[in-house]
Amino acid sequence: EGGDDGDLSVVLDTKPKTKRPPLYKVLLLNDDYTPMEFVVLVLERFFGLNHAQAFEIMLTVHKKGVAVVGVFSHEIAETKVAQVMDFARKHQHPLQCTMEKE
Ligand code: NFA
Repeated sequence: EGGDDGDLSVVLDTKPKTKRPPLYKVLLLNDDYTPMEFVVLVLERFFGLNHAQAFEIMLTVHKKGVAVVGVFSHEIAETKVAQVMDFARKHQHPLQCTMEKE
């Protein structure tokens, strides 16, 4: 009665992990040719920023070379990057957008 028959679960369930999905930063890169107003339009259209916010982030990219424009799940980040790259290519601007794990 109540003899120790060896409980393996004690060692296996001691550390419950709450697995949150990783987040990804979407980055916009500066270049010498993409018009400033086009970058502002991109930020308004694909990242839901108002004009003042979009202009501010565009200027940060212009001056610093790169800026984080948003943080998303992997799937949403991939979609944003693809939308920006397609839109830039369609308008023949060299604007680059990438993502990296936070
Ligand atoms: N550097 C670009 C220009 O002077 C503007 C720009 C800003 C491009 C942000 C890309 C990203 N026309």
